[in-house]
Amino acid sequence: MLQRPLRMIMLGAPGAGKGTQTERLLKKIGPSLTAMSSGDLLRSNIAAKTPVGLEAQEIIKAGKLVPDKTMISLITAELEKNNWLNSKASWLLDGFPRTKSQAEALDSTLSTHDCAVNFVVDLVVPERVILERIENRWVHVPSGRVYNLTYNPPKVPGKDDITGEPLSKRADDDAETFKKRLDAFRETTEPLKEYYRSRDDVFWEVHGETSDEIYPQLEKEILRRFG
Ligand code: G5P
Ligand code: MG
Repeated sequence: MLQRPLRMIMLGAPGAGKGTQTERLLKKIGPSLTAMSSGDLLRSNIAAKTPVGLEAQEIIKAGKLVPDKTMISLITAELEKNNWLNSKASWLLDGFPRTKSQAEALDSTLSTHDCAVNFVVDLVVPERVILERIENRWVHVPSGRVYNLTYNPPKVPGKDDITGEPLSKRADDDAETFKKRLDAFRETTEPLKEYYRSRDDVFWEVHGETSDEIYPQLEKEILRRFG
């Protein structure tokens, strides 16, 4: 349903609703768009006890960032594996890049394949709103689907709507770790935003207190640019 390929990056604080917006866009746009969340990918690696998972487990639990080198090689391998490095593919990256050096590495990979990032969305949600959400979050690890006990509860308590499999809490969703994640975000976000903000034609910021308020604006902007 898009007229030209969308190669999109979703920026935003922990809990800002990156995963929530991604799910809605995938439903709207359909199978021509694929998405990857760096956090989901890391959690799958942790569950499978891969070398990356073993390296990342304690770092994530502590609310810190996984080293750039590890993230860049993990994501580059996924881009290749998922056939995203062709100029016809439409894709969305949630949670990567998270630092300026990750953004530079991504650009350098994409530029050799003629498929530069063409839309960067910054979801801006006030911190006081975000803090309220996190303790109520439950996730389905294999798919990355997220629930909130008040905002979008699962149809059957404790079970994923699609597969019926059990939901779990994220190891980094307690209040103390969450504050550390926000600190890491604050430290890295400005240089990253500056990096993209200089490209007027791709950077777009949206503000809101709820995902219901933000989603229609996001959908409209994507259809305006790519539909
Ligand atoms: P992640 O997994 O990328 P974060 O911290 O960036 O984690 P997170 O927590 O996944 O981001 P989100 O995706 O922005 O947040 O938000 P979400 O899950 O959609 O929504 C949060 C909750 O609010 C959900 O329960 C949802 O249902 C609810 N909700 C949504 N909208 C509303 C609303 O309008 N109202 C209400 N009431 N509720 C709502 O990264 C995790 C860790 O992995 C490592 C880091 O250690 C990171 O901390 N990592 C990386 N490290 C280095 N480099 C990278 N590139 C890395 N990527 C991941
Ligand atoms: Mg997420």
